[in-house]
Amino acid sequence: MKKVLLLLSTVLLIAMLAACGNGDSSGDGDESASGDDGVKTIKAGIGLNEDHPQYKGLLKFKEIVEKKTDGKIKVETYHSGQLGDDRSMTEALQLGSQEVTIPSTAPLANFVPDFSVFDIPFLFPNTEVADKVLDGQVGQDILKKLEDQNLVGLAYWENGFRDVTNSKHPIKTMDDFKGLKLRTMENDLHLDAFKALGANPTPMAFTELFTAMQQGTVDGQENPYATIYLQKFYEVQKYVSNTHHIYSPFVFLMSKDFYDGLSEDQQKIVKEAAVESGKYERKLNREANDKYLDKLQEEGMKYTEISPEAREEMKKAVQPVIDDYKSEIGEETVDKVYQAIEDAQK
Ligand code: TK8
Repeated sequence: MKKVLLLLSTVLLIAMLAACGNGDSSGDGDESASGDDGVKTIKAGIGLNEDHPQYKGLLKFKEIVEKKTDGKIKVETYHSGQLGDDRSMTEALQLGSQEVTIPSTAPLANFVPDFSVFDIPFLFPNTEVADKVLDGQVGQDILKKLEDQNLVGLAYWENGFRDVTNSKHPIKTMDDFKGLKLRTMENDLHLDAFKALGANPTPMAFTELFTAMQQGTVDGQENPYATIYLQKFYEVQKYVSNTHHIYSPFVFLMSKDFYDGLSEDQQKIVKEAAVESGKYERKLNREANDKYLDKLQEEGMKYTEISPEAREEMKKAVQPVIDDYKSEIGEETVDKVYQAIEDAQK
């Protein structure tokens, strides 16, 4: 009998030690969201790699939050899709297994359809207008809608103006899209817009994209120059054109359960840190995008300039798609965003 009790207590002790020691080596410490010492841990994951301004912005967020809370909130940072892709990490926030992620608005539209308004091709004329609309009432009102999905949108960051690359031929006019197997983000408006341009689009998570281009599953993709360069897409893509067809924001997302568990002071700190590090990230991203087109050509990519006439032809081709999606996105949201864009240019 004594032997059985000894065996049982040994097994129990081993199980308890295993549970305590189950930290993730890839992070910078304990994974528990709130340790016994009252320290709360934010597990923050993004899809882009450690060289991208998005990760530098996340490190800035970490620095501000850990300093302003005297270490009472720790931030663990993960890049390159270590924790998953935009959609799966957003779902992880809803389930409470992760606290922060910073997806593009396109996949976020699967959770709140209104975000698809930012995927309307050729919506924003420049970054100044984009900043005013996103940081203004209209953009903030759209963030509020995330709360029904157990998510809190703390700030808009910048992904940037998206440009098309491919491995087949230069893209100079709309005709050059014909039959091209293009990867799009997981967003129906993107898919239908590229179909209207004549392409053969495939929705795919960002984490699968490089391999898909390497294996020829897709011919091309579309992302800002900084992403194309820093993710080394030039190794598997030959042609780049300045289609500038969509300005893509990121949204700094936090799990609502985690946010609601913070003190008022801590909520103010994380909100202000997300906004401040977002402005820092936008600045880095703009500097990066300006210089990376040259570097893409230095790496051997062939650059093709899209003429104003060719861009106008593309705008005409996608207009019926925009009209079709207005009700799905929400007529009120679409009208308010267009009005805010007009007001921002007065
Ligand atoms: C990274 C993605 C990426 C986006 C895409 O997580 O999927 O092409 O532009 O930046 O959000």
